[in-house]
Amino acid sequence: MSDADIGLVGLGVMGANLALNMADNGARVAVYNRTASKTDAFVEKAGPLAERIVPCKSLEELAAAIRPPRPVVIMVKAGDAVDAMIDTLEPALSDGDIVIDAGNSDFHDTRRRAAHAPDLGLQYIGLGVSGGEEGARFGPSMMAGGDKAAYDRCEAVFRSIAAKHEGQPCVAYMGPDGAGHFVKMIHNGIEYADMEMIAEVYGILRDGLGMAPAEMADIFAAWNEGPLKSYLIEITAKALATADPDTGRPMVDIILDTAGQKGTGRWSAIAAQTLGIPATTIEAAVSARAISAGLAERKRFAALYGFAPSAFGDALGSRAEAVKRLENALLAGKIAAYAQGFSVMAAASVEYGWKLPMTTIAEIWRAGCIIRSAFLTTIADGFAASGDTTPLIAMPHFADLIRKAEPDLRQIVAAAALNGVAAPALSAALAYLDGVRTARSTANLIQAQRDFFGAHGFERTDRDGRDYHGPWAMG
Ligand code: NBP
Repeated sequence: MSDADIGLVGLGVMGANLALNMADNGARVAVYNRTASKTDAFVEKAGPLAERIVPCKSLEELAAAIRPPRPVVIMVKAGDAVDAMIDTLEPALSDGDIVIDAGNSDFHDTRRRAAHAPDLGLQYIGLGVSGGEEGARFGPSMMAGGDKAAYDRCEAVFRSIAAKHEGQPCVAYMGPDGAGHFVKMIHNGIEYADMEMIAEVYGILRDGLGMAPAEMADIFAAWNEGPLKSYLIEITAKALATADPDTGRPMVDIILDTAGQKGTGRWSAIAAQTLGIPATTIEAAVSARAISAGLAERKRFAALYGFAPSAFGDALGSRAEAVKRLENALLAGKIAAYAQGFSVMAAASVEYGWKLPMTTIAEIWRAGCIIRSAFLTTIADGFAASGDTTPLIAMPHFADLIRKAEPDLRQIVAAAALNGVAAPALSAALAYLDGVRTARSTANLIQAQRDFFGAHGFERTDRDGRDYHGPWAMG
């Protein structure tokens, strides 16, 4: 019987939770998973929600179970599996049905698939879903790209399952084809930078100021009452306060110091480079994870150089002063990271003709996603007041915050550098802020070098025209 409102393919961690979320919000959901035993196990565990779940053992059965025009969410591993799933699903679907790829797809793939969908008679949505397992189950932040008409048809379901910030659903249409997946990718890139800068501050508290995790937990908990208030600061405080049940030692002390990554941070850095936009805090964060992953090498080089970070002494003043400086440094670093992320989105918006809604992006990141924070309200207010095309650091409110917080960022980066505590993302943030405010840069010398070895030409400060050469060309 065709009475399901929506279909969902892929009952892994995210798909299963998204299906339960939809059922919880009143939708009748037809579900299918490649490995059929997982479908049975899913329905068994669904409890009373099983009444609204229609388990299907084939894609034909799934299509037959959904009321046309059919929206079908694909939540499988990003990459080839999505193409394979579209290929096998398409014969079971009809003209006007909507395929929604809700995985972490590369936006280039989404652009390609969206362009091909009309040839198959399908409408296509690339849906960025943030918030992990918990978000998928109880309310993710969602960024949609693709057919606007298809989005409008699905919007009620999306709004019902989305996280709510002060009653407002955290889902919106970002623009055509890959716009949603691009914005989700940059969300993850900013998340990398945010996490790395928090980790660097932890490193300074540990190695520079000699603090124990419990003491740091109190500091992060206090910061969570101020301008840094965010999910990441909150969970950092909780993680630092947690003891290992087996040994009683602080949990963070026995976690191996090698960070994993699945690729969206790297994609963000590559996209930024491709668009010619500096995203140095994100690049630093991605590279820091790569350096962390080389544990054996790090140990070898630490021994080879006899290297260890040294204590800061009173370089940052009293303990209370040092903690205040760190809070300000983190705030200044955060502003740089978000400024970079939004600049990358602004450039992509022009490059791909998306018209990304910056105010809305900041608004829908305020609940359900990993970077949710009070700071995003400040960003949303800034875009609303200054316009979506205004760079963050050009906004009066952020200029004011930077002026106040940046001296402490400088002190922190300097102390870290002098004492050998690696702080690549905070350093990148400072260098970025310094760089973009330098009226006379050093690129005149770069141009001289380029002209010297490659006759690339340069512009002059005292004359019009583009193709001047230095006397070295004649020498
Ligand atoms: P899981 O690893 O939990 O599940 C993967 C799903 O993909 C399973 O249902 C699996 O079916 C299916 N699948 C694979 Br793998 N290859 C397939 C193929 N060739 N044809 C059909 N189905 C296939 O992944 P997940 O954590 O739920 O992630 C799903 C998507 O959501 C990914 O794109 C991920 O990046 C994204 N995402 C994850 C998170 C998170 O926190 N986990 C957050 C946001 C976005 P099987 O059961 O038969 O193997």
